[in-house]
Amino acid sequence: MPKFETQVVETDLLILGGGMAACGAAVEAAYWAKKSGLKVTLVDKAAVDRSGAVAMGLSAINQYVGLKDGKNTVKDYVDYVRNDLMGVTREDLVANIARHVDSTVHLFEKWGLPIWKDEKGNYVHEGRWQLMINGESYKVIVAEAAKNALLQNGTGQIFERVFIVGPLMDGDRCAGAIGFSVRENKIYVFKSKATLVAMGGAVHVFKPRSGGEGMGRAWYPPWNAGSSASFTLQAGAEMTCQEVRFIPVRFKDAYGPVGAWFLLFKSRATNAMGGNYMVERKAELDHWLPYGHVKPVPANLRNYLGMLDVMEGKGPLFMRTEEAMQALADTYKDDPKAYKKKLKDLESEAWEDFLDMTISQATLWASTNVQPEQKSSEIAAAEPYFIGSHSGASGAWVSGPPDLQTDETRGEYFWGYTNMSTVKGLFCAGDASGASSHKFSSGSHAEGRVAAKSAIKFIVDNKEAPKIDTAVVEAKVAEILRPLEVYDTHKAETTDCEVNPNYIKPRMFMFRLQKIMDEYAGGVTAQFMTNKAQLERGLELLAFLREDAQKLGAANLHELMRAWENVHRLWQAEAHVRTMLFREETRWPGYYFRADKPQMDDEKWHVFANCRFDPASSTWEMRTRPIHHIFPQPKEHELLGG
Ligand code: SFD
Ligand code: AMP
Repeated sequence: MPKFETQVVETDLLILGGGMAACGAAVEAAYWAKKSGLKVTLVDKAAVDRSGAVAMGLSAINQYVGLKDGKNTVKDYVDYVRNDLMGVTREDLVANIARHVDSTVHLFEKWGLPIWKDEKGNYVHEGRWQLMINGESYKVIVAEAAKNALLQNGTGQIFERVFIVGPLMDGDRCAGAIGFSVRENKIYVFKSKATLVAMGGAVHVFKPRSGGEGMGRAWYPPWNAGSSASFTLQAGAEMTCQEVRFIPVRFKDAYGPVGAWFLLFKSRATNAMGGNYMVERKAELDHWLPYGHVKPVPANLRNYLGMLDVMEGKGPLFMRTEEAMQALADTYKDDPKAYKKKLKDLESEAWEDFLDMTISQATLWASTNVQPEQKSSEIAAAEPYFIGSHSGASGAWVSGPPDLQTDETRGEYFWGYTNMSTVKGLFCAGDASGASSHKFSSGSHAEGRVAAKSAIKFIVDNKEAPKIDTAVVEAKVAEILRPLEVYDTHKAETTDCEVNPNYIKPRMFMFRLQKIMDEYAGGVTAQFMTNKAQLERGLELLAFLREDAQKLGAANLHELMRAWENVHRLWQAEAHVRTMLFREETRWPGYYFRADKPQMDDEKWHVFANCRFDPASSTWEMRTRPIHHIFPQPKEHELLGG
């Protein structure tokens, strides 16, 4: 076993992660920290320039409210999000992001992000809330601003390629984090007065559709491995919406997003017989009222209508790219030159959409001779992901902004510092905070800014540094390095280092987790269906897996990271299964279906399902929290209004 050095870093604000929320946090924290003479430290497991979900770039900014133009209001956005989540959302959190997101988008543009403009100089919208961008370098631009903010005003430091394993506590207050370098034999102990978790969501908890031939390929980034959820759970924070996974419909096998096709190109999706499930299965929406009748139809219900076709043997489903491109070009039919140019432009836009965001989809098109103007492409529901920033909702239960509370919400949604979890000094943003869906890249950045400002205020109000027990740190160091030791002790006892009765490699551990989740918790193989008995059996098997986590073996630093990533995934998996078990209804068909409780039960379950792991007793607590509105509710005719 090699020797590991331990480096202790003392800071005021600790930002964990280097993605969209963390970069927003860095920019804002640097500003407020300088005023108060505080230090800010950002830690990312990768290199901030290309880390997180936006690593490859994006082709749209999915949240822009456009308040200045007066077309939309904050309430409009809240209505949209609540409807899309079948009534389950924290209106105070969504409204807080919605009222700040435009300023974040204007910063992106100022920093150099090309946003499409029309001939009048207005932003080109993909849909009502989405803006088209030339986004290949989106993350590099956002990262540069974060780095400049932290490094040039003397408040900050950045650690890259340091993997955070878990929290350090001082009683009920978060006192920092512990992790290790994935490049050198070094443990890092970060001591902080406030900690902001922004380590993204969780991918590869469920078996992906891609098998050995394309292993690792997923829609969301495989390197977001549940570190946010495991961190907040281990710190004892209350979590919310852990049952609300996201299943996106994607171009099959390379997971190219569909938003631009449905919204910008106005494409249809049809089944193998040419039928449009959104039209043919419209009557099914009557079973999920009032949400079945809102516009746009909620994402899970759109999924569900397509899934019903597939389950009836009417697959594959196709995105009718050729038809959509032709229809758009046809509007120029009377002018042959303009028509030709439009076709060419549409062709470049189609390819750029993927080259900016999901390069593998463009590669798959090229390698299978697909010309989207000539041929439809197959689409399919992907495996489940945990991403509170998109159309999922899982994350920590955080305090809302003081000025958006009502008499009803104040006791329930507010406890002092905006975006602080139920653990003192522990803040969350982006995928890490729950019940505030549809923030996407821009809203996550805005929420990071909000959370960082609030965390700095917490530090100013709580100046004394928390204490960390050195014995606890020593025990944690031994625990973190155990997979290296287990492997080192037993590596000679086999002819194939992948197979050994004394240890389990991270890859095999992940396969086992994915198989359990796939079969028992409603993955692709189970057609997203589960029930009480399946979930209980799944929990039994997860408990055995947790026992075997003690036997994880890692041959090097890279595998050590893989080992801990999979332990983090296991935390996310357990929170998910427990909460699906707790919520005795089916609220999001198309995300999952509880076959034994096949209907929505608004009377009993129009509530948040929250859970908490108690670190002192190692037990889980489940509870509901009420859903309150901060805006007047739309009347029925408004729900139908589109
Ligand atoms: O069309 C540790 N997203 C889209 N958002 C948009 O606005 N427009 C789009 O076009 C979008 N589309 C899209 C999107 C994502 C992906 C992958 C594709 C397409 C292919 C969603 C956004 O990207 C997403 O909402 C935000 O990025 C979420 O922000 P945040 O900050 O919550 O997560 P992150 O950016 O992934 O960053 C996570 C960071 O944590 C680090 N990290 N660091 C230390 N220790 C550990 N243990 C860590 N674990 C993780 C990561 O390295 C990273 O820095 S479309 O399909 O919808
Ligand atoms: P996606 O590419 O599926 O992640 O979608 C990008 C954005 O477009 C998100 O805001 C989605 O909610 C929205 N979107 C995608 N498809 C549709 C659709 N058919 N109707 C309405 N909104 C959609």
